[in-house]
Amino acid sequence: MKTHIVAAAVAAILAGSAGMAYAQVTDVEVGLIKADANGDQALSQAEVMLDAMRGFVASDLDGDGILEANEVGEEIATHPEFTDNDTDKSGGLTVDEVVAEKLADFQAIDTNGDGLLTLDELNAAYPAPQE
Ligand SMILES: [Ca+2]
Ligand SMILES: [Ca+2]
Ligand SMILES: [Ca+2]
Ligand SMILES: [Ca+2]
Repeated sequence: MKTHIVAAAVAAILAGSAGMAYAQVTDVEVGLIKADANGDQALSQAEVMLDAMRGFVASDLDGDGILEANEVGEEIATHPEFTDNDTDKSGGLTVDEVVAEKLADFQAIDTNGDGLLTLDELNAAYPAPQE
């Protein structure tokens, strides 16, 4: 729920301690807050892409625009998600391949098709482990 994040933020302000409120914030919420550049508690395609590109640049150690196995580590490079995204089976992910994957993900998560990913939609896509 959108209101959940607002409530958490208000609680943090009231309590004067972000640490307390953030202890209950899930990974999905943290990801949303981090990528949500305009603070509307929903992710637009531009925000998702920007976040993905930040991750891409951070992982592309030699800066050639391709994520190679030696840059992401063997565990990720042999992961089905990586090999599936490697459309041309070059063994590395180009920006185009990552963008295509992110666009497909975005459309899959945006179940109501309004062009924004809300916390509800993200939670549905990435269910938090039950404790
Ligand atoms: Ca936003
Ligand atoms: Ca590279
Ligand atoms: Ca490739
Ligand atoms: Ca949506």
